[in-house]
Amino acid sequence: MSKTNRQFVLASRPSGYPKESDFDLVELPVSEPNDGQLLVRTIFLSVDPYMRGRMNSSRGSYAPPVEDRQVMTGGVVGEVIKSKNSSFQEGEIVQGNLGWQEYGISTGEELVKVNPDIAPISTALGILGMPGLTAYFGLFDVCQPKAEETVLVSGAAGAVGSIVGQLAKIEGCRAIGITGTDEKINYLLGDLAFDAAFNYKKTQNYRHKLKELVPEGTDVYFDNVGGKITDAVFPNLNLRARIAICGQISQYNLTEPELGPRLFQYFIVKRIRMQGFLVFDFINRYQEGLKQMTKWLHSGKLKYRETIVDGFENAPTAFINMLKGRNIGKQLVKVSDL
Ligand code: NAP
Ligand code: FER
Repeated sequence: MSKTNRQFVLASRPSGYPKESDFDLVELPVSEPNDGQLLVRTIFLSVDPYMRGRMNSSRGSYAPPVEDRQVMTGGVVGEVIKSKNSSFQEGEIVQGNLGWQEYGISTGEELVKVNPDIAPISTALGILGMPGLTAYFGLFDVCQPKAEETVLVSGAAGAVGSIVGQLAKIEGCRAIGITGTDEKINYLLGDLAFDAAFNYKKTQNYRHKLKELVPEGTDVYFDNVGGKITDAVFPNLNLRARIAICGQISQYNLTEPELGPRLFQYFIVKRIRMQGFLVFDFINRYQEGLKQMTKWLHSGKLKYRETIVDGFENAPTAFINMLKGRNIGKQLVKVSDL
């Protein structure tokens, strides 16, 4: 009897926050790989903020939107269970964009082999994967921090933000975080040794709080969230400050674009530089980034946390929870056992 594959397809384009009913669970037989292809059994599925953008209709994105009834796009780590491609052996662990499904077919072209002896395989979707590389290149290349400088990061307890602060500490900088729960604040100040942090959901005036926690001013601002938090950072920036626009998650689930205070006057006298970037800009240097991050992970200089939801059927819940801030570190879905 043929095995069953479950997939989540896009059922409707959300208005505001996605709902469970925007995803449909469909069942179909597992496909057979053709010559040159391989079949992968999903072990972990990653749910990421960029997926919210892919649920919208086209808007000049770097990648096309997910079509109606198409499998949701997403990175997975899984095991090769059948191979008709001589470059891959059954039993090998791979990472790739195989979507929200229990079994995926691939030509192998965009798959990366994962060595389970280096670190737990889930890290290929987190600290040793796309989010870790985003932190690494976004901080070191886009922001160019120097020792003793102050690095401020928003979305500080998430997959990217929690790595940014630690990399800043490795560089000899002061690391300040902004995040949304007291548990996350304790994680940043305790486990990750951030120098200061505040809970924006319990803070009335972000600008005053920044003045209090960062009296020396901000040299580097790594922005994961945008909106009111970012508005409040501008007046705190130092001469020749650098800003990386990594993400703007506070805007992804709005039904109307938000207008903010117009504070770009701070950029003039302070000669501030702000740059947006995509991790894919650095694809030719991923090996360099991974090698360095692996070294720091093994030496204990970098730590990571994961929030894992069990069961493929819970992928939409995990995704929605992440958008609402219920995760600490990388949000994953555990689909099957190693
Ligand atoms: P994450 O931080 O692990 O998870 C998202 C977090 O965003 C939530 O936990 C929540 O934490 C916070 N958040 C949600 N709504 C918010 C709001 N209205 N205001 C402030 N914070 C809010 O996700 P991630 O994967 O590490 O991604 C972080 C950011 O980086 C996202 O903006 C993402 O789009 C961006 N990104 C960019 C690239 C790139 O190539 N440019 C690559 C990867 C990720 P709180 O409890 O703190 O609210
Ligand atoms: C992300 C947010 C936005 C991301 C990519 C984008 C890879 C790109 C959006 C676009 O092309 O419109 O977290 O991660």
